[in-house]
Amino acid sequence: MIDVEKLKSGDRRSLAKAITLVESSKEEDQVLSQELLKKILNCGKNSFRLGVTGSPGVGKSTLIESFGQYLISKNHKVAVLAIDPSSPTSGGSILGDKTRMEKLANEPNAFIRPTPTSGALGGVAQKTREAILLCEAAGFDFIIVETVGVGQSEYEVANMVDFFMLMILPSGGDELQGIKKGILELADSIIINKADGDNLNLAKQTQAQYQSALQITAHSNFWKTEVLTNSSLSHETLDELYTMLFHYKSLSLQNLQWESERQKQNINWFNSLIKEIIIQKIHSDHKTNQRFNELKELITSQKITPIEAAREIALSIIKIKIN
Ligand SMILES: Nc1nc2c(ncn2[C@@H]2O[C@H](COP(=O)(O)OP(=O)(O)O)[C@@H](O)[C@H]2O)c(=O)[nH]1
Ligand SMILES: [Mg+2]
Repeated sequence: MIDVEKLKSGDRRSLAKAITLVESSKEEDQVLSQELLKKILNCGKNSFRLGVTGSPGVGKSTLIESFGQYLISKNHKVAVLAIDPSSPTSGGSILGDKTRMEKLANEPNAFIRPTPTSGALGGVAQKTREAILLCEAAGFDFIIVETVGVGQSEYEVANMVDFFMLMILPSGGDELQGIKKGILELADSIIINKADGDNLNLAKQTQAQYQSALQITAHSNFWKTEVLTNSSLSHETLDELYTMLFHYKSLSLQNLQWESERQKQNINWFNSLIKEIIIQKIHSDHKTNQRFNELKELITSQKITPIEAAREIALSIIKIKIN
Protein backbone atom coordinates (compact mmCIF):
# COMPACT_ATOMS: atom_id res chain seq x y z
CA MET A 1 0.00 0.00 0.00
CA ILE A 2 1.12 3.53 -0.72
CA ASP A 3 1.06 5.96 2.19
CA VAL A 4 -0.56 9.03 0.61
CA GLU A 5 0.54 11.38 3.39
CA LYS A 6 4.11 10.24 3.07
CA LEU A 7 3.92 10.69 -0.70
CA LYS A 8 2.53 14.19 -0.26
CA SER A 9 5.32 15.04 2.16
CA GLY A 10 7.71 14.53 -0.75
CA ASP A 11 9.12 11.15 0.22
CA ARG A 12 10.91 9.92 -2.90
CA ARG A 13 10.71 6.24 -2.00
CA SER A 14 6.92 6.48 -1.75
CA LEU A 15 6.88 8.34 -5.05
CA ALA A 16 9.00 5.68 -6.77
CA LYS A 17 6.75 2.95 -5.34
CA ALA A 18 3.61 4.80 -6.42
CA ILE A 19 4.90 5.11 -10.00
CA THR A 20 5.75 1.41 -10.05
CA LEU A 21 2.19 0.70 -8.90
CA VAL A 22 0.53 2.72 -11.68
CA GLU A 23 2.87 1.15 -14.23
CA SER A 24 1.83 -2.34 -13.22
CA SER A 25 -0.63 -3.98 -15.57
CA LYS A 26 -1.97 -6.41 -12.93
CA GLU A 27 -5.69 -5.98 -12.34
CA GLU A 28 -5.36 -5.67 -8.54
CA ASP A 29 -2.63 -3.04 -8.88
CA GLN A 30 -4.80 -1.13 -11.33
CA VAL A 31 -7.61 -0.98 -8.77
CA LEU A 32 -5.20 0.32 -6.09
CA SER A 33 -3.65 2.79 -8.46
CA GLN A 34 -7.05 4.20 -9.42
CA GLU A 35 -7.84 4.78 -5.74
CA LEU A 36 -4.51 6.46 -5.25
CA LEU A 37 -4.87 8.71 -8.31
CA LYS A 38 -8.31 9.82 -7.15
CA LYS A 39 -6.82 11.07 -3.89
CA ILE A 40 -4.12 13.17 -5.52
CA LEU A 41 -5.75 14.31 -8.75
CA ASN A 42 -5.76 18.03 -8.03
CA CYS A 43 -2.36 18.45 -6.44
CA GLY A 44 -0.71 19.83 -9.54
CA LYS A 45 -2.64 23.05 -10.09
CA ASN A 46 0.43 25.25 -9.82
CA SER A 47 2.92 23.06 -11.59
CA PHE A 48 4.58 23.62 -14.94
CA ARG A 49 4.60 20.67 -17.34
CA LEU A 50 7.26 20.95 -20.02
CA GLY A 51 7.64 18.47 -22.89
CA VAL A 52 10.97 18.19 -24.72
CA THR A 53 11.28 16.28 -27.97
CA GLY A 54 13.89 15.86 -30.70
CA SER A 55 15.98 13.21 -32.45
CA PRO A 56 18.36 11.07 -30.43
CA GLY A 57 21.63 12.90 -29.89
CA VAL A 58 20.24 16.40 -30.41
CA GLY A 59 21.10 17.27 -26.79
CA LYS A 60 17.84 16.95 -24.82
CA SER A 61 19.25 15.23 -21.73
CA THR A 62 22.23 17.58 -21.60
CA LEU A 63 19.98 20.65 -21.68
CA ILE A 64 17.54 19.14 -19.16
CA GLU A 65 20.42 18.39 -16.82
CA SER A 66 21.61 21.98 -16.77
CA PHE A 67 18.16 23.57 -16.93
CA GLY A 68 17.02 21.29 -14.10
CA GLN A 69 19.84 22.53 -11.89
CA TYR A 70 19.03 26.10 -12.86
CA LEU A 71 15.38 25.56 -11.87
CA ILE A 72 16.44 24.16 -8.52
CA SER A 73 18.55 27.27 -7.93
CA LYS A 74 15.30 29.20 -8.45
CA ASN A 75 13.64 27.14 -5.72
CA HIS A 76 11.73 24.77 -7.95
CA LYS A 77 11.45 21.05 -7.35
CA VAL A 78 12.13 19.26 -10.62
CA ALA A 79 10.94 15.87 -11.84
CA VAL A 80 12.20 14.42 -15.13
CA LEU A 81 10.31 11.59 -16.84
CA ALA A 82 12.20 10.14 -19.79
CA ILE A 83 10.35 8.14 -22.43
CA ASP A 84 12.39 6.25 -24.97
CA PRO A 85 10.32 3.94 -27.14
CA SER A 86 13.34 2.93 -29.20
CA SER A 87 15.05 1.07 -26.39
CA PRO A 88 13.86 -1.89 -24.34
CA THR A 89 13.30 -1.18 -20.64
CA SER A 90 16.63 -2.62 -19.67
CA GLY A 91 18.39 -1.07 -22.63
CA GLY A 92 21.42 1.10 -22.92
CA SER A 93 20.10 4.48 -23.86
CA ILE A 94 17.94 4.92 -20.78
CA LEU A 95 20.91 4.09 -18.60
CA GLY A 96 22.84 6.56 -20.70
CA ASP A 97 20.30 9.23 -19.87
CA LYS A 98 20.62 8.51 -16.19
CA THR A 99 24.36 8.92 -16.21
CA ARG A 100 24.09 12.01 -18.34
CA MET A 101 21.85 13.57 -15.71
CA GLU A 102 24.09 12.53 -12.87
CA LYS A 103 24.46 15.95 -11.27
CA LEU A 104 20.75 16.58 -11.42
CA ALA A 105 20.00 13.12 -10.06
CA ASN A 106 22.09 13.92 -6.98
CA GLU A 107 20.09 17.03 -6.14
CA PRO A 108 17.70 16.49 -3.23
CA ASN A 109 15.08 18.54 -5.08
CA ALA A 110 15.19 16.47 -8.24
CA PHE A 111 13.59 13.19 -9.20
CA ILE A 112 14.52 11.36 -12.41
CA ARG A 113 12.65 8.40 -13.74
CA PRO A 114 12.81 6.56 -17.06
CA THR A 115 9.36 5.42 -18.14
CA PRO A 116 9.11 1.89 -19.43
CA THR A 117 7.14 1.77 -22.62
CA SER A 118 6.60 -1.92 -23.04
CA GLY A 119 3.18 -3.09 -21.99
CA ALA A 120 1.51 0.28 -22.31
CA LEU A 121 -1.12 -0.81 -24.76
CA GLY A 122 -2.92 2.49 -25.11
CA GLY A 123 0.22 4.24 -26.32
CA VAL A 124 3.85 4.50 -25.36
CA ALA A 125 3.38 7.45 -23.07
CA GLN A 126 0.20 6.25 -21.38
CA LYS A 127 1.74 5.74 -17.94
CA THR A 128 3.53 9.06 -18.09
CA ARG A 129 0.33 11.00 -17.34
CA GLU A 130 -0.15 9.14 -14.10
CA ALA A 131 3.53 9.58 -13.24
CA ILE A 132 3.20 13.36 -13.79
CA LEU A 133 0.31 13.52 -11.32
CA LEU A 134 2.21 11.52 -8.72
CA CYS A 135 5.29 13.74 -9.02
CA GLU A 136 3.07 16.78 -8.56
CA ALA A 137 1.46 15.22 -5.49
CA ALA A 138 4.93 14.74 -4.04
CA GLY A 139 5.52 18.48 -4.37
CA PHE A 140 7.47 18.61 -7.63
CA ASP A 141 6.30 21.80 -9.28
CA PHE A 142 8.30 21.59 -12.49
CA ILE A 143 7.82 18.43 -14.54
CA ILE A 144 9.94 17.78 -17.62
CA VAL A 145 8.97 14.96 -19.98
CA GLU A 146 11.75 13.96 -22.39
CA THR A 147 10.82 11.94 -25.46
CA VAL A 148 12.58 11.02 -28.68
CA GLY A 149 10.98 11.79 -32.00
CA VAL A 150 10.03 8.21 -32.73
CA GLY A 151 6.56 6.86 -33.44
CA GLN A 152 3.61 8.45 -31.72
CA SER A 153 5.25 9.36 -28.44
CA GLU A 154 5.79 13.02 -29.26
CA TYR A 155 2.16 13.57 -30.21
CA GLU A 156 1.11 11.87 -27.00
CA VAL A 157 3.48 13.98 -24.92
CA ALA A 158 2.38 17.21 -26.61
CA ASN A 159 -1.11 16.40 -25.35
CA MET A 160 -0.09 16.09 -21.72
CA VAL A 161 2.12 19.13 -21.17
CA ASP A 162 1.61 22.89 -20.84
CA PHE A 163 4.52 23.79 -23.09
CA PHE A 164 6.03 21.68 -25.86
CA MET A 165 9.59 22.27 -27.02
CA LEU A 166 11.19 20.81 -30.14
CA MET A 167 14.98 20.60 -30.35
CA ILE A 168 16.71 20.39 -33.72
CA LEU A 169 20.25 20.66 -35.05
CA PRO A 170 21.52 23.45 -37.27
CA SER A 171 20.88 22.38 -40.87
CA GLY A 172 22.21 23.56 -44.17
CA GLY A 173 19.49 23.50 -46.80
CA ASP A 174 16.62 25.94 -46.77
CA GLU A 175 14.04 23.16 -46.57
CA LEU A 176 12.59 22.21 -43.19
CA GLN A 177 13.95 18.72 -43.31
CA GLY A 178 13.17 15.56 -41.49
CA ILE A 179 10.55 16.93 -39.16
CA LYS A 180 7.35 15.01 -38.95
CA LYS A 181 4.23 16.68 -40.16
CA GLY A 182 2.29 18.29 -37.37
CA ILE A 183 5.14 18.49 -34.90
CA LEU A 184 6.08 22.00 -35.97
CA GLU A 185 2.54 23.19 -35.35
CA LEU A 186 2.53 21.54 -31.93
CA ALA A 187 5.80 23.17 -30.85
CA ASP A 188 5.49 26.23 -28.61
CA SER A 189 9.19 26.74 -29.08
CA ILE A 190 11.94 25.43 -31.33
CA ILE A 191 15.48 25.24 -30.01
CA ILE A 192 18.31 25.10 -32.55
CA ASN A 193 20.83 23.24 -30.45
CA LYS A 194 24.62 22.88 -30.54
CA ALA A 195 24.90 26.49 -31.64
CA ASP A 196 28.61 26.55 -30.93
CA GLY A 197 31.99 26.27 -32.64
CA ASP A 198 31.75 25.82 -36.40
CA ASN A 199 27.99 25.43 -36.13
CA LEU A 200 27.28 28.86 -34.73
CA ASN A 201 26.64 30.63 -38.05
CA LEU A 202 24.67 27.76 -39.43
CA ALA A 203 22.53 27.78 -36.27
CA LYS A 204 21.78 31.49 -36.72
CA GLN A 205 20.79 30.85 -40.36
CA THR A 206 18.56 27.96 -39.33
CA GLN A 207 16.95 30.14 -36.68
CA ALA A 208 16.18 32.84 -39.27
CA GLN A 209 14.71 30.24 -41.66
CA TYR A 210 12.41 28.82 -39.04
CA GLN A 211 11.41 32.25 -37.83
CA SER A 212 10.30 33.27 -41.29
CA ALA A 213 8.64 29.92 -42.03
CA LEU A 214 6.68 30.10 -38.81
CA GLN A 215 5.47 33.63 -39.40
CA ILE A 216 2.80 32.28 -41.70
CA THR A 217 1.15 30.18 -39.04
CA ALA A 218 -0.20 31.85 -35.91
CA HIS A 219 0.26 29.37 -33.09
CA SER A 220 -2.50 30.64 -30.81
CA ASN A 221 -4.18 33.95 -30.16
CA PHE A 222 -1.58 34.97 -27.58
CA TRP A 223 1.59 33.08 -28.51
CA LYS A 224 3.94 32.88 -31.48
CA THR A 225 6.31 29.91 -31.63
CA GLU A 226 9.65 31.15 -30.34
CA VAL A 227 12.80 30.04 -32.13
CA LEU A 228 15.92 30.13 -29.94
CA THR A 229 19.47 28.93 -30.36
CA ASN A 230 21.25 27.12 -27.53
CA SER A 231 24.61 25.70 -26.68
CA SER A 232 24.86 23.57 -23.60
CA LEU A 233 28.62 24.17 -23.58
CA SER A 234 27.77 27.46 -21.90
CA HIS A 235 24.82 28.21 -19.66
CA GLU A 236 23.99 31.49 -21.34
CA THR A 237 20.56 30.52 -22.65
CA LEU A 238 19.10 29.25 -19.39
CA ASP A 239 17.84 32.67 -18.27
CA GLU A 240 16.26 33.21 -21.67
CA LEU A 241 14.60 29.81 -21.55
CA TYR A 242 13.24 30.39 -18.07
CA THR A 243 11.92 33.84 -18.97
CA MET A 244 10.24 32.45 -22.08
CA LEU A 245 8.46 29.65 -20.19
CA PHE A 246 7.13 31.84 -17.43
CA HIS A 247 6.20 34.58 -19.89
CA TYR A 248 4.13 31.96 -21.69
CA LYS A 249 2.53 30.91 -18.43
CA SER A 250 1.57 34.45 -17.45
CA LEU A 251 0.13 35.20 -20.92
CA SER A 252 -1.76 31.93 -20.87
CA LEU A 253 -3.21 32.71 -17.45
CA GLN A 254 -4.14 36.24 -18.52
CA ASN A 255 -5.91 34.87 -21.57
CA LEU A 256 -7.71 32.27 -19.46
CA GLN A 257 -6.10 29.53 -21.53
CA TRP A 258 -4.01 27.80 -18.87
CA GLU A 259 -6.95 26.22 -17.12
CA SER A 260 -8.77 25.26 -20.32
CA GLU A 261 -5.59 23.73 -21.76
CA ARG A 262 -5.33 21.59 -18.64
CA GLN A 263 -8.94 20.54 -19.15
CA LYS A 264 -8.07 19.59 -22.72
CA GLN A 265 -5.22 17.47 -21.38
CA ASN A 266 -7.76 15.64 -19.22
CA ILE A 267 -10.07 15.05 -22.19
CA ASN A 268 -7.13 13.63 -24.14
CA TRP A 269 -6.30 11.42 -21.19
CA PHE A 270 -9.89 10.23 -21.09
CA ASN A 271 -9.80 9.37 -24.79
CA SER A 272 -6.59 7.42 -24.58
CA LEU A 273 -7.74 5.59 -21.45
CA ILE A 274 -10.80 4.35 -23.30
CA LYS A 275 -8.57 2.90 -25.99
CA GLU A 276 -6.27 1.37 -23.42
CA ILE A 277 -9.06 -0.24 -21.42
CA ILE A 278 -10.64 -1.74 -24.54
CA ILE A 279 -7.36 -3.06 -25.91
CA GLN A 280 -6.50 -4.49 -22.50
CA LYS A 281 -9.85 -6.25 -22.36
CA ILE A 282 -9.32 -7.83 -25.77
CA HIS A 283 -6.02 -9.30 -24.66
CA SER A 284 -6.97 -10.29 -21.13
CA ASP A 285 -10.05 -12.28 -22.15
CA HIS A 286 -8.77 -15.57 -23.54
CA LYS A 287 -11.57 -16.22 -26.02
CA THR A 288 -11.64 -12.66 -27.31
CA ASN A 289 -7.90 -12.66 -27.72
CA GLN A 290 -8.06 -15.88 -29.70
CA ARG A 291 -10.78 -14.48 -31.94
CA PHE A 292 -8.75 -11.27 -32.32
CA ASN A 293 -5.84 -13.29 -33.72
CA GLU A 294 -8.15 -15.30 -35.98
CA LEU A 295 -9.67 -12.10 -37.33
CA LYS A 296 -6.22 -10.74 -38.12
CA GLU A 297 -5.56 -13.79 -40.26
CA LEU A 298 -8.95 -13.51 -41.94
CA ILE A 299 -8.19 -9.89 -42.79
CA THR A 300 -4.81 -10.87 -44.21
CA SER A 301 -6.35 -13.55 -46.41
CA GLN A 302 -9.06 -11.07 -47.39
CA LYS A 303 -11.89 -13.23 -46.09
CA ILE A 304 -13.27 -10.44 -43.95
CA THR A 305 -13.04 -6.67 -44.12
CA PRO A 306 -11.33 -4.75 -41.31
CA ILE A 307 -14.65 -2.99 -40.68
CA GLU A 308 -16.51 -6.23 -40.08
CA ALA A 309 -13.70 -7.58 -37.91
CA ALA A 310 -13.46 -4.44 -35.78
CA ARG A 311 -17.22 -4.35 -35.28
CA GLU A 312 -17.28 -7.97 -34.19
CA ILE A 313 -14.54 -7.46 -31.61
CA ALA A 314 -16.00 -4.20 -30.36
CA LEU A 315 -19.44 -5.74 -29.90
CA SER A 316 -18.08 -8.77 -28.08
CA ILE A 317 -16.06 -6.51 -25.76
CA ILE A 318 -19.10 -4.54 -24.76
CA LYS A 319 -20.54 -7.74 -23.29
CA ILE A 320 -17.49 -8.27 -21.08
CA LYS A 321 -17.70 -6.68 -17.68
CA ILE A 322 -15.26 -3.80 -17.22
CA ASN A 323 -14.19 -3.14 -13.61
N1 LIG B 1 28.73 20.84 -29.08
C1 LIG B 1 27.66 20.52 -28.34
N2 LIG B 1 27.45 19.25 -27.98
C2 LIG B 1 26.34 18.96 -27.25
C3 LIG B 1 25.42 19.97 -26.86
N3 LIG B 1 24.42 19.40 -26.16
C4 LIG B 1 24.69 18.07 -26.10
N4 LIG B 1 25.85 17.80 -26.75
C5 LIG B 1 26.47 16.47 -26.93
O1 LIG B 1 25.62 15.69 -27.78
C6 LIG B 1 25.56 14.33 -27.37
C7 LIG B 1 24.13 13.87 -27.17
O2 LIG B 1 23.54 14.59 -26.09
P1 LIG B 1 22.27 14.07 -25.28
O3 LIG B 1 21.93 15.14 -24.32
O4 LIG B 1 22.49 12.72 -24.74
O5 LIG B 1 21.18 13.99 -26.42
P2 LIG B 1 19.69 13.37 -26.38
O6 LIG B 1 19.76 12.04 -27.04
O7 LIG B 1 18.87 14.32 -27.19
O8 LIG B 1 19.24 13.31 -24.95
C8 LIG B 1 26.42 14.25 -26.13
O9 LIG B 1 27.68 13.76 -26.46
C9 LIG B 1 26.49 15.68 -25.63
O10 LIG B 1 27.67 15.93 -24.92
C10 LIG B 1 25.68 21.33 -27.27
O11 LIG B 1 24.93 22.27 -26.99
N5 LIG B 1 26.81 21.54 -28.01
MG1 LIG C 1 18.36 11.75 -23.85
